[in-house]
Amino acid sequence: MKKVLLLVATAALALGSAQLAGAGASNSDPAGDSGTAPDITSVTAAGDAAGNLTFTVRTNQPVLAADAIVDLAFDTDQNSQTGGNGVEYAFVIASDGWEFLRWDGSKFVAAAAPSANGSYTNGVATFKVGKADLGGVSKFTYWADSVQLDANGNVIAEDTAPDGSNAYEYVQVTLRAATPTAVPARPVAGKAFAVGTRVTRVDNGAALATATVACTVRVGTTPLRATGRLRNGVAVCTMQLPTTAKGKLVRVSIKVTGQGATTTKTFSARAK
Ligand SMILES: [Ca+2]
Ligand SMILES: [Ca+2]
Repeated sequence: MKKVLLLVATAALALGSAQLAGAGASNSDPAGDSGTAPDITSVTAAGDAAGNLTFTVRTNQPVLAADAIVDLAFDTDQNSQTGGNGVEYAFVIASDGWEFLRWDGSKFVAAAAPSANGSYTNGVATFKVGKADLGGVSKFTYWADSVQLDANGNVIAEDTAPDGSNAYEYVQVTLRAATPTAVPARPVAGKAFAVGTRVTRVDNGAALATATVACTVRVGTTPLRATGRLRNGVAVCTMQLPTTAKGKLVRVSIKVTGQGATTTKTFSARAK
């Protein structure tokens, strides 16, 4: 792995303009552009609300060749003037193992990162790391690189994704649910009832295009079946209230899950 340290410290990890790619994003890279290095064909990023991140880089090499590496470079402050060529953390997988590195101000050193784990199986490099071990940021820039070295550690072939000096941007999404609206405004026993909440991303205010909507409803202490769906950015729970609901408290919990984030909103009112 000494070769890798040297490589990461000296390789051209220069950063150009960032290409937006959020959580759960999958990006393809052209085939046939790697020479003898592993040919990267896709890079995906996924994360959950707890900040557990998983990146996968797919290549054409079922088994990573000797002296070949696949790595990810992270610009966690999105500043190309800080870190090693802009890079604060680098995650490297080689045929003999993996290493998670951080820039210590003058060079890359092994990072103490309990959450980090790398693997390479059937052409897929998987990099796992928790937010806390990646600078604690919710937004960062990253890119993938594959390299074939010769016996002396010189780079003889390379593939980067995205191509050129571009990069992907990862944003850990947080959701906000607005105050729920009910139709009708007060539940009526024996009638249909719906409660909706508009869900948006905190970082950019955008509505969700897709999400899972789970509804938990109780009339008094009795659970009531309800249907959840997202329509035009509004998570809605619809139900048919029983005639026995009159005078009872109707409690609706709307749980929305999308883009690796979850938010829950509750509504309650006494039925007429
Ligand atoms: Ca490629
Ligand atoms: Ca930086």
